[in-house]
Amino acid sequence: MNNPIKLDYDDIFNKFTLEERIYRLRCVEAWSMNIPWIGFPLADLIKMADPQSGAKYVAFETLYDPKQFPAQRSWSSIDYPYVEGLRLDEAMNPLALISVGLYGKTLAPQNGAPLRLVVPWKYGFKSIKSIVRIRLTDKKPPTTWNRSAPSEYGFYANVNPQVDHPRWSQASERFIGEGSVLSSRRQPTLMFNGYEEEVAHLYKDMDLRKFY
Ligand SMILES: Nc1nc2c(c(=O)[nH]1)N[C@H]1C(S)=C(S)[C@@H](COP(=O)(O)O)O[C@H]1N2
Ligand SMILES: [Mo]
Repeated sequence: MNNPIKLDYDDIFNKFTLEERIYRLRCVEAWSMNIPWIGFPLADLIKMADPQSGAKYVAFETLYDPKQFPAQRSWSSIDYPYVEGLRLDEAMNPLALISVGLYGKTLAPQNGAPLRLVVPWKYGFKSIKSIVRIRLTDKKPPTTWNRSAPSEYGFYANVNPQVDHPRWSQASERFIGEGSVLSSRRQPTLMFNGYEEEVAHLYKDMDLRKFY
């Protein structure tokens, strides 16, 4: 990037125009919710950094502090820091949001303070929480769940009712509105989680079974 940026917590609220967006959230484990996020388009941040012509991907990295969070060292099946990535054109899509809050309040630590990615057409694990570093790169960055179980979790992780997880169907989902996941109703999964019109063009020449 031509203009590397370092942001303080206050900068996040001063340099970006915040908006509320209600998005569907679809977990890879076949439940879904609607969430009122507060945030700004990821594209605004990337434009500010002024990507060089070789930039093809965006790599995200989470807070890593095993002294404060011992589970990051030993109690988990995944490697920390949690990492995620998007293709640059996915990241520039107007739907890709950097969240700083939800339900009208700033993010609590467990929700991913200070910054959290929200990509509503992808499975929830792509929405990396507690981001401390964002890089532009020419190589496809590693992603945590893909590293942990590559045959189950792909780089793209687009919500797709026709491509099942190896261990369960993705054709329908449990919508958690009122009540718990147990009392929730099943509804059909929508292609790209209902955002097909906005994002399908990003994948038009790709075999979505291969690039899951
Ligand atoms: N930094 C970080 N981000 C993360 C994860 C994580 O372990 N660490 N888990 C992911 C997964 S698997 C899911 S389902 C969602 C959970 O978000 P929630 O805690 O707000 O429900 O966060 C995603 N982002
Ligand atoms: Mo998850």
